[in-house]
Amino acid sequence: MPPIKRTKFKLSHDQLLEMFYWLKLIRGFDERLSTLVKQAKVRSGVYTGIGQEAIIVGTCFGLRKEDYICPLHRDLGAFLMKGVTARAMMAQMFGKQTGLSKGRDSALHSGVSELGIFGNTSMLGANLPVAAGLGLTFKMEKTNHVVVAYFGEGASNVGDFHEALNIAGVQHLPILFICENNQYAYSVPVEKSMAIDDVADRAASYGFDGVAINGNDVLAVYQATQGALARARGGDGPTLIECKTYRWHGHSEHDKAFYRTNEELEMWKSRDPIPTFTTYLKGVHVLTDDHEKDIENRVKTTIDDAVDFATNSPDPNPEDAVTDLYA
Ligand SMILES: Cc1ncc(C[n+]2csc(CCOP(=O)(O)OP(=O)(O)O)c2C)c(N)n1
Repeated sequence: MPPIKRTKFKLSHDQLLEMFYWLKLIRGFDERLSTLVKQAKVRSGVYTGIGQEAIIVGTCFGLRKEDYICPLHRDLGAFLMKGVTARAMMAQMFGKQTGLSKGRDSALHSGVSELGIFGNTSMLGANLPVAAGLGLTFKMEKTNHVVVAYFGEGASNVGDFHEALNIAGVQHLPILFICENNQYAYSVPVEKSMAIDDVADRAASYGFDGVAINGNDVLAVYQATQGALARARGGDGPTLIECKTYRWHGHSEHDKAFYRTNEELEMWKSRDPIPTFTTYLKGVHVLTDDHEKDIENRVKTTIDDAVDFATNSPDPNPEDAVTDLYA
């Protein structure tokens, strides 16, 4: 197999600022949800990805509309970056008629086919064979679209993961397997569920490349993604990118995460992807204090507006519970 092309990426100042905006929006959205859960405003389960935003921004930035993503429970930011409005996303979390599933589902299973978002299944890893099916479709239709499929390191221990990687390797499918290795699968630390250090090593068994990278460095994630995208679009098959990161909150907002130490959490907080990128952008004179304030205001306005919209949206009608269903 050809090695991953480490394409030199060139991002304009505007693109770098846009990446910064997304990091801030996704962080802000999750933080607001965390508060809203405590106020009993949210009907959906909430699994924040606070601390992991660089993975979503680095992988979704610049994807084409026709490309598909298969996001997980922690990846609300991917929905936003693929084109779901903050209003619709918030309404989804509130279980309102104006949400993606019109109030008939939690956030976890919604998809939007017009935007290239495939809804998740609850069973861990089960989204990956689906991603393989999408990739096979793209290949058979001779498009150069790609599938970006997300999973946790915990999910990489289930059979579906291995079956999906196997068929993707055999068929050279245009798929990016993005592992969000946040060190825990619920309460289980990675060293208690895997006898190797890197999920990335698993790709070799299926005949394609895997790389382990710093998942808190948005530019490192973007660079690895661009290389893998070029390879997938060029017909050279899948890549596994393992992004090492950490989730700051518990598995979900009801989990106090007593199974880990404060020292560990503080150490990872010192690697927060947002200040790291802020310092970089200021160092290269792309971001000024004024830009930063502007972006923070835009983020706050967008989220406030989304919360107002969701709050004022109608509840679903019980009689609509089975509309749009087919068998
Ligand atoms: C097959 C299966 N086993 C167990 C569960 C329960 N469960 C839901 S999320 C989760 C932890 C997932 O960990 P990981 O895959 O690392 O993703 P993360 O939540 O850390 O992002 C577990 C055990 C499930 N949904 N499906």
